Amino acid sequence: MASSICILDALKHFRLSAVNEGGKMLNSSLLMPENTAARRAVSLNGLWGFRLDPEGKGESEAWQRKIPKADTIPVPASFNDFYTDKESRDYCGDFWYETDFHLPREWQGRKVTVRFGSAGQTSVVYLNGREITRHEGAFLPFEADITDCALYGADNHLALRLNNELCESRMPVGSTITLPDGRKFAKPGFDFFNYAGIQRNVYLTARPLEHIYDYETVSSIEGEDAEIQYRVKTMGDSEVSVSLFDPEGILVAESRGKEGVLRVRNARLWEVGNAFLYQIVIRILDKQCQLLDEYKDWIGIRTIEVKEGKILLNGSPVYLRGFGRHEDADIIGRGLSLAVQKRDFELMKWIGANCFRTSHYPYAEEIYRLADAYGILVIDEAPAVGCFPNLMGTSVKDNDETPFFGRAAAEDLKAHHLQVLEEMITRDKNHPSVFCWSLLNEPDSIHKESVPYFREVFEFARKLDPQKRPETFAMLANSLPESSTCDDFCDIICLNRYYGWYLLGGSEIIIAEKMLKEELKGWEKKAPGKPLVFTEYGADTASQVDKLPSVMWSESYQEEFLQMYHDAFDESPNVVGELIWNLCDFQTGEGITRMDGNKKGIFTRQRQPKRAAFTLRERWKSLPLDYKGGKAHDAGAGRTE
Ligand code: EVA
Repeated sequence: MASSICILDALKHFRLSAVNEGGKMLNSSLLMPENTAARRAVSLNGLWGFRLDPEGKGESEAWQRKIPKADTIPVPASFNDFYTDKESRDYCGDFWYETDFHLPREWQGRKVTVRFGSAGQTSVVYLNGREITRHEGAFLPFEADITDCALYGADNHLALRLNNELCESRMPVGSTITLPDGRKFAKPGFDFFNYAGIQRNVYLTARPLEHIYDYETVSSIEGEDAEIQYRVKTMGDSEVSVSLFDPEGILVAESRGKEGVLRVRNARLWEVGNAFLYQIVIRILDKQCQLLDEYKDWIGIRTIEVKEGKILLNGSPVYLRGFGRHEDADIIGRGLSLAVQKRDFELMKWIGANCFRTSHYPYAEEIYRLADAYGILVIDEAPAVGCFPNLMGTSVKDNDETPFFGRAAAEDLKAHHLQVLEEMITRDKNHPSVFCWSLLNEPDSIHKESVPYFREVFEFARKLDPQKRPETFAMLANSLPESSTCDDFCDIICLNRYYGWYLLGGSEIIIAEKMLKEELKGWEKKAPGKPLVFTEYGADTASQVDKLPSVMWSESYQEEFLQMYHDAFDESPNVVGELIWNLCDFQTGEGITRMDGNKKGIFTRQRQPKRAAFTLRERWKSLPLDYKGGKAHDAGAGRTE
């Protein structure tokens, strides 16, 4: 595995990219629904019918036609936190949603779909009582193509049978047990609540039969100018035109053909905290130059490289500061709330963050649009979490000594992993904010059985990404320089570390500090040319609990803990990123290490600051953007955000 990847490699591999080769496992276009001159996207969000189906009898009793005694529930949202009884909150098994919509007669002859931002864990979609499509995975979009079975100029009934059970061969990984009273109960192999429901936007969409299916871009910078190589996939052979507009709507470049180059004079680059976006307009034209289809999106011109231990954005080093996050809030659970998201981005801006990781699953696509607009870098993470037995802080405990990726379920898991990677990279590849793929969180990466699994997954992802972004995974505490078998696959070494919390907390933190510094020296020796980024470090902290002198869980201890890490980072030339766990407190399952959830937030779940937020803000605002930039590129020296 090369330790340095660059834009030249990206251009060289351009022909092997997603649009050209991928799509094998995709049953539909993953472009975000848009209203344009040739397309319609009508929101189906609102109040839907809902019912739990613990006996799994819905299908045999024809709930797909009409759910009897349906409750009324909002979409999008998780269902769990609406109810006042534990059985509903912790429900595991089948559950149903339904709604009705009218389809205009004029839509006949077009491709018509119902498009879910996500639903799951498994979804079966029915239209007018008939099964239309199935999808696996709860964090990526899919479409139900209803072109041929919908009633035009009439009302249609849409139903979904979802299931939120967890197992070892699907992601996120967990297990499902049956309680003595016969109820199923999910045991996540991960530390976040297993929220479920229709948690993202639902659209009814119409587009021409000959439509734009996907597109991709790769930019390169030549002095003041830039070139954007593009490729468009359409369902037909008609002429394609591509235009690029600046935010004032002035045309800055155009080209014809399904492949081509947009040449931009005096290009404005997408920079951290200074996000300049261009609008790309893709059209299909018939022989008379009449418009057949049109798709619009916002893209940025930027390059990403990892070179000599630095992360280079547009050729200049960037020191990452920010958070691991969750899609999580009071009442709505994992449901998309643009209002909560807006607040989170304002918090990140206020505190001086420039990066977050979509721990531990791909987020709603609207969130990447916000990151593009705020100029915040994103490490986009697959839902590959729980790939390790006996995890501390979670409920999975098994006695199987077999290395995780040597188990019988690993082959099935891998097939699912490749599917979600294809969906994630296809969906997110055009976002300028996305600069790195995290292919797993805290997997078993200390056994030889992990190596072939990792090799396949990393190679697969690299082939799919036209921009050849850096790849990584977030390493569990036991993956040390001397024990890790898989760090070679990473372009950036990402560490999740809890010295001073799970290990040697309180007064013993001085021993923890020594261990942390020793580990850093170990990585500097083992992988001298690779950037080190801390993707997690944090201490549970009860807001407004304090003590002099500090104790674990107090606000002072959180500050001391962070200070200890920051001192170590400042001493290590190879550490080029600090992403704290977590932006906000978040909900988890119940357990003796969790007091109504995980409290490692720098902000509370209600998005208000703990004391550490203010000290962190001072640090992050004072660090130059190219902190530790060294000699990788002189142009960036001294820049601040
Ligand atoms: C924690 N530690 O214990 C976190 C988890 C996170 O929430 C981890 O990656 O190692 C996990 O999901 O607070």
